[in-house]
Amino acid sequence: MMNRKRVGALALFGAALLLMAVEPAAAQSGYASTTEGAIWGLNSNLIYVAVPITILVEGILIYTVWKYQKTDEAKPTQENRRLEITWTVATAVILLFVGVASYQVLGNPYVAASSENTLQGDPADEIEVYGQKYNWNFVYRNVSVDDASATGVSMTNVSIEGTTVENVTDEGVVISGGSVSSADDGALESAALVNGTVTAGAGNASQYETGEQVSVDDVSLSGAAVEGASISGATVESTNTMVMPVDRNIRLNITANDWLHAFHVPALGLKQDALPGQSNYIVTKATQTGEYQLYCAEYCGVGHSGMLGSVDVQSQSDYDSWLAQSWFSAQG
Ligand SMILES: [Cu+2]
Repeated sequence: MMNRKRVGALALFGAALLLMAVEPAAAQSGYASTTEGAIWGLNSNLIYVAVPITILVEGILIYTVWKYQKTDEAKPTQENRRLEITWTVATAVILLFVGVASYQVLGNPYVAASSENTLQGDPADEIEVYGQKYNWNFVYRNVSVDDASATGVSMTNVSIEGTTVENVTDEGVVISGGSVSSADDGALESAALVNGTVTAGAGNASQYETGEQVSVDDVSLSGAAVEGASISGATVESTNTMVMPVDRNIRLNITANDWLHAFHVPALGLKQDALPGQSNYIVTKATQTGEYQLYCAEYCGVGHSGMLGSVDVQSQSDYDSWLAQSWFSAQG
């Protein structure tokens, strides 16, 4: 009877462990990214198991030392097959738990990203990450933003089609409607320009009259505010601050321009080598907006300790606004 009870207890213990091992996602809430959640979920599961075992083993050790401290002569141990089988099976169950739990996390696409997109039905936006002495550069390709606005816009080689001049002021021309298109990377359409200075060819703002229909090529804008623009196929770049949207799968394509660096954002659970001529990947989904410290985690020279940056997780609308403002700011 004793034996059956013991086997039952062991089976229950084993089943509970395996249940924890195959359900690491349960411990994911409260972490800043899916990656961080998976890693710390595993850590917590292992701690839940390791702490009771540590207390049990240390307890037996201390009890034994205390109980037999005054024994003069050591007695030989006797064979106890049931005890030996119990600790062998218990150890096997624990190792199985560690193995299954670890494999779940190691096989998680948010922890071990490959060049293939393994996230079904939820494709990731890609951001290219370039490490170089002693900065981080980020490239966001194929950016599309609807209803974009930006201020302080300067652009050259712009075409304006069928646009109505709303007003002419000391500060410039207010025009709206029609479409404005850029010859640069990324197309700009259906923009309303407010309070900008529009210069067509050798002329200037004063050549326009209110109500006039404007269709001109080779226009320059400076200091313009833009509203309701559509940007498509644009490329945006940033240095040392990587901006990403919250609650979206993001794939980081990480490489280096000169030699070894490593991309490391501890608070988001992200770490990956940056090697010249090779792409290493991270796939993650940030779950909380905020600013997170970025480090270079591979000694790369005298400026290594200053090779810092940040990851700025923003709402989708803030991210779109940032992309639009960044793209417009880089023109002209
Ligand atoms: Cu570095």
